Amino acid sequence: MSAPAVEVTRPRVCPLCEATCGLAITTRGREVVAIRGDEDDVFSHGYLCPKATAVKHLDADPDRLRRPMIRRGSEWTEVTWEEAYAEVARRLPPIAAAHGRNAVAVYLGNPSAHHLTLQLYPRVLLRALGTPNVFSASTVDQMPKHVSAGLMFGTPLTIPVPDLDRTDFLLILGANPIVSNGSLMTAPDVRGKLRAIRERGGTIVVVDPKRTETAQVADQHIAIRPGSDALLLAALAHVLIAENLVRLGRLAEHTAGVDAVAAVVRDFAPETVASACGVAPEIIRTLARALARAERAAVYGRIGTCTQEFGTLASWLVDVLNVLTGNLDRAGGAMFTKAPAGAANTHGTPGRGKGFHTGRRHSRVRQAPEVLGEFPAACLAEEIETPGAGQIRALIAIAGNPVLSTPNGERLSGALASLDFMLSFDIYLNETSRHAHVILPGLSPLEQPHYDIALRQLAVRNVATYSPALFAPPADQHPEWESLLVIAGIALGQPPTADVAALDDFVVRQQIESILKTGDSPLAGRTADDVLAALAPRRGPERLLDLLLRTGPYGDWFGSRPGGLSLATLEANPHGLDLGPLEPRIPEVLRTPTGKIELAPEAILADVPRLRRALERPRAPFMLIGRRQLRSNNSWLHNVETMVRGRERCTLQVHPDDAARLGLHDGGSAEVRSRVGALRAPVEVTDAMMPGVVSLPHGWGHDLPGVRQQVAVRHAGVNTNLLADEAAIDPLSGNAVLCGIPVEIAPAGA
Ligand SMILES: Nc1nc2c(c(=O)[nH]1)N[C@H]1C(S)=C(S)[C@@H](COP(=O)(O)OP(=O)(O)OC[C@H]3O[C@@H](n4cnc5c(=O)[nH]c(N)nc54)[C@H](O)[C@@H]3O)O[C@H]1N2
Ligand SMILES: Nc1nc2c(c(=O)[nH]1)N[C@H]1C(S)=C(S)[C@@H](COP(=O)(O)OP(=O)(O)OC[C@H]3O[C@@H](n4cnc5c(=O)[nH]c(N)nc54)[C@H](O)[C@@H]3O)O[C@H]1N2
Ligand code: SF4
Ligand SMILES: [Mo]
Repeated sequence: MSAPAVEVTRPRVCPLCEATCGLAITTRGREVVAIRGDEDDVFSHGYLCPKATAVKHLDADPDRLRRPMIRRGSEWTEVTWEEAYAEVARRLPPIAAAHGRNAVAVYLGNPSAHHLTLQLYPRVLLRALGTPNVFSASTVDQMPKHVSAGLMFGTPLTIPVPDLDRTDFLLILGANPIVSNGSLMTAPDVRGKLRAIRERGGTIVVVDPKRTETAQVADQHIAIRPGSDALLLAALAHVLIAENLVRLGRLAEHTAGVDAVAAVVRDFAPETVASACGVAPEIIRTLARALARAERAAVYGRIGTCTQEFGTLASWLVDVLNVLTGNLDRAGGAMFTKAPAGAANTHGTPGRGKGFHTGRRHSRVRQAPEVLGEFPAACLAEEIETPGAGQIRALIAIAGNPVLSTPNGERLSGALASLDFMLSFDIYLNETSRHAHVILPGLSPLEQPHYDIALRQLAVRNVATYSPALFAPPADQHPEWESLLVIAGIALGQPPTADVAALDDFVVRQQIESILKTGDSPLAGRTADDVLAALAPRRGPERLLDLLLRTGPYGDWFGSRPGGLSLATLEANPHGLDLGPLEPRIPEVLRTPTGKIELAPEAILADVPRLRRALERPRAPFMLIGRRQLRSNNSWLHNVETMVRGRERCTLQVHPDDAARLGLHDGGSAEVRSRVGALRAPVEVTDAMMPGVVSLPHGWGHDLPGVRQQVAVRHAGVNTNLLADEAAIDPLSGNAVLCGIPVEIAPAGA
């Protein structure tokens, strides 16, 4: 008889959102007993949100897939890994052989931003496939910010983050961090940080069509018509210039294009934009003056400013304001993180680079320009449906649920059903993966190592935290890096039984060689063999992470910087390593060809006439926006009972005046129609909404045939993306318009 397992508590970073809180997880044997906030975490100091406990249920969820599955018709069979790989090898290569590389597409979902393996290995598969048909959740999310930041600062992840701990004035547009816990702004306990701003005498202003939870803790809420942020921001810049409030400070010598910006915003006086924005001119002028007067201010925009018609213009203007007020790159303003691993703005020649380019290719059907090597997710269905050379016939979906998360989910669902072959890397049989022929499941989040390569590049402090796997994966399950390598091997013509270790050695060697080639290489004077030997015996994602840490800005550079960082250092500091507050980084952080901040990128200026035309457009009677919910995570936490119980949450929020006018009542049902679809949703009447604007959360709609999520299907809700129009995208970034969808509303059954 074995002794009863003892309880142990270990720290681990929460993988569920961008806040990266440290959890203290108590386990007994293979069971999670409790999850609390880790008081010793150097970044989150014990904070956690109600979502954290979902990790325990996710780990234990009987619906979570643990074995590969093959579908024949509507029958799913659990198979061995070898059988699943053989099935892929049988079905995938012939498609590329017969129809070319373009016939195989990839869709990458959001969890890949929170996942060490999925940060490092999908790109190996992409290279092996060589397909231009790459899509991701980025084009239903933050792509506009990548474009504006790339053009202004030189690399797409050089995104300024508000220095929450030191700012005195925070202007938030289109974000609700009290609920979302922050995005493109890695910051545990946003509520506490916002409270601290006000406690030290600072001011918070929230611009949002809804009086959100964040607006409720702010000094001022400005209700704005959906999609009009670029107009408001241009008017703010207009006032700064007209009233001689521009103070570039030390940025002056590093900034190009100030005059061009001044010329462009001249047309957008507060009086000109007021009616389109639904914001009085005096409010705009007062806000501009307060922003200019504040000692240390930051302007921050998120989902509401990105997933809209003028996403790139709005994202750009946010940072134009940060520059014009001299707040970019100074303490308490909007600053650049110096991340420990994988940041493009810490590699190569400091202060200068190749810059950022889009449109190297165009999508076949709509001619949408490539951005960051991707086409818009809103183009995926048409690329599958439209016959001709280059038509997509096979899809590999990696940690994504585009049927619920991208525009016109119904059309996409039909398109996926028509594919010759679909492979899903997923942990559930859900609305998207039900269309797959093969599903390769990932591990429990607790069975794999964790380090946030991307999110640490957007953190409000320089921090590094590594969490080793809490549990060993089941002996018969393959970690995702191995299955991704096997599929990459298959795409390269290797048998499904190829040697994973050899493939992985090849991947790390390529990475070493690319670092060897960079200017000012941290590996200068070494050979790839030396470096490989120094990384032994690590393998897989840990080995790549060690390489990135050691060649990063704090790294030990394999001995030439004694005392520098390596994975071993992080292993010795399981509650994280605090590398200090954000520090000014201009000009070193820049990678533009001119070595300057490009305040007026040509491509962006060329889009301004479209904004001007929006001033004259008739307005839709109702506009649909979205919202996030504390106990939710896009589409995939609804199978956790504790996250869905209680009152119905997938409701259409409507202002009382609109409800009265439309004949809707709280608890009743409404029929909502857009150009592309219709749905019925329960009505929630609330004066938090701006009149003329209604809100539905995304990620719901689980009652589709074939979904195997027992809890989620009982709390199905409706898929708001049945209403989102796949034709509506921000032209510069390809990002879908998910905020400000024109809709008609009527009582259901009327
Ligand atoms: N209308 C509207 N639509 C929106 C938004 C909105 O605000 N309004 N927001 C958009 C945003 S910001 C985002 S990020 C997208 C998200 O879009 P997606 O990334 O397409 O969707 P998710 O719901 O995040 O689905 C994640 C999938 O990954 C799976 N998964 C979870 N963990 C793992 C893992 O470890 N390995 C693997 N292989 N799979 C895993 C889940 O089961 C799920 O199927 O939705 C977007 N859609
Ligand atoms: N609990 C929870 N946390 C999450 C997620 C989740 O699903 N649940 N998802 C995660 C993901 S993937 C992301 S990307 C982040 C997003 O994080 P946030 O950007 O903070 O997302 P939201 O909470 O949706 O806030 C967007 C706000 O924009 C407003 N809005 C809509 N249209 C407009 C507009 O035209 N102009 C302006 N100014 N505002 C507008 C909406 O009313 C809403 O309050 O959250 C992450 N965190
Ligand atoms: S805020 Fe985000 S990272 Fe922190 S506990 Fe909640 S879900 Fe996890
Ligand atoms: Mo997102």
